[in-house]
Amino acid sequence: MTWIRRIGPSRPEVEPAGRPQARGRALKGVLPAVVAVALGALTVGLAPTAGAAPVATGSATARTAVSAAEASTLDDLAQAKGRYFGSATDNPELSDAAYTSILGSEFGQITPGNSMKWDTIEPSQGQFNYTKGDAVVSFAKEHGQAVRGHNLVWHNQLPSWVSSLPSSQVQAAMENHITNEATHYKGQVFAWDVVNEPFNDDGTYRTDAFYNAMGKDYIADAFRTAHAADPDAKLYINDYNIEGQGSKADAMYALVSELVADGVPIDGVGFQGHLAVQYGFPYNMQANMQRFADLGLDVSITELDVRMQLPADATKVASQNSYYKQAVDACLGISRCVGITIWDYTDKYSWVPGTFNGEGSACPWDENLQTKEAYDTLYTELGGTTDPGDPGDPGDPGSGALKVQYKNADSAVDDSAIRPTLQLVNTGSSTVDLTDVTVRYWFTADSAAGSFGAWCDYAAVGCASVKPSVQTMAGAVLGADHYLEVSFSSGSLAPGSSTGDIQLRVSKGDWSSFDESDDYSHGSNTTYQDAPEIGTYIGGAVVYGTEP
Ligand code: 9MR
Repeated sequence: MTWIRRIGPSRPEVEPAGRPQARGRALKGVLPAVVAVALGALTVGLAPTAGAAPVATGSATARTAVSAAEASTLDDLAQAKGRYFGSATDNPELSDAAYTSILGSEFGQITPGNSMKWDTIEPSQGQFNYTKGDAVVSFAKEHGQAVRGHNLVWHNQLPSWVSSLPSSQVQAAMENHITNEATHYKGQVFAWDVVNEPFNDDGTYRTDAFYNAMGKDYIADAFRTAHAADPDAKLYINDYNIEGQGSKADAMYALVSELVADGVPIDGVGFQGHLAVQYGFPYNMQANMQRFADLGLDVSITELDVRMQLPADATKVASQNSYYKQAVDACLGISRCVGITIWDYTDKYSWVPGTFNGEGSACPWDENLQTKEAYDTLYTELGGTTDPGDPGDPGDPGSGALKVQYKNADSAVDDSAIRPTLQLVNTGSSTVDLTDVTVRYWFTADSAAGSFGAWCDYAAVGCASVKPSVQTMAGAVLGADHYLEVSFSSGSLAPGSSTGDIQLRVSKGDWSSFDESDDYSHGSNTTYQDAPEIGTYIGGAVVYGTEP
């Protein structure tokens, strides 16, 4: 049986126009399937067959139905297949507006990466602090997302007072912690990782404070205690390196089989999925996960990422794409696989570089919050059909490999001219025809002006081939109601080469002043920097940058 409890308002059926990273791709060849997920109160769904969506029951407001044909986010696609697609997040990141815009729109589920762990929640015995965890729950409520509680019992991020307790007091401390936290979040998390990472890599039990005090019986006790506090939450055991068949997975299978046989209230097994291209894809992942599902449990991929030794190259990226694809396929191939969570969606906040020296690039979005090939792989594998020719699809890497760099030698932000200097750089391996390329620099006009003038003051490629114009946006958004559009009447750009300086200028017909300080594409850097706030399009499809 699979179900997911969402909290907060329903998400819109279709992404609002103009939202960063909103996707308007046409989905082809996907059978419409209706997904309805109840909000607020417990949602109990019917057991799905693969590809069939859970049906909401109960009196709570149902999420607006989303058909696969209308799906536009990874979560929409996953929901159309009866699963969720989620991301980890963490409190410091929640003040990054560009980050939260994607976090709140692309994912149907979030997991707090740190803020529900023991050292955060109960740093001193009996003193509970839910501030950080509550902030993540609030974000989820605002965005209609489900929350996986992570985690109640783990050897790591465990305050030293627990490990210092006399053995005779550990059980009571553990039960008190679980009871307090699971009660606090009752009705607000749909699942708990009750016990995290109980095994060493060879399949022996970790000898942490809990094991030392209670032997492996601490695990059953933890589940019973969590169930008593929140009988509706799905209770998981969660670990890494159990994705493929092997001794650690066998140890987990033996433990879980025993828990089920003993009637312990366990509902699922979480396969973290911290993969690395240099170690190969987990052996027989789907079959391995299936045997756990066959015990009558839900399974999920709870912390997926695919790291590599830096720098990335085409071979490593191809492996990464393949691993993401295989992981999605493994989940979709198991009717009891309820969803996939990536361990934060962007390299900007990935845990990998801080833990594995020289490794990174593990996430589907890069450090600039631009989607990578891995994103397209996930999108396609979940049933979406990418349409690189679809304009207005920010973040779609499209068919070209081009970026724009920007500098601003005009220190006056309040005079009658906007003077961006740009250069286009071909970052791909094939020549780009500049007559297919357009660039958009977004700004606000600030006061009524009947007309605009746009000029090329200098271009290394020759101003004769540079065609600037000012376009009015259909609707004003924060930081933009117009954009300077640059196209080219001739020219091409070889791999690795740049157009060199293109110095542009915009003024209003009435020569009134701009206030550039709040313009979406404006920057104050006087040397070239990559400029994801300036859009670059090939054939009308965004290949670089994010629209405002
Ligand atoms: O993402 C978490 C990172 O910020 C912490 O520093 C780290 C400390 O152990 O924990 C990370 O999350 C882990 C998760 O809780 C359990 N599975 C492994 C994850 C990556 O280390």
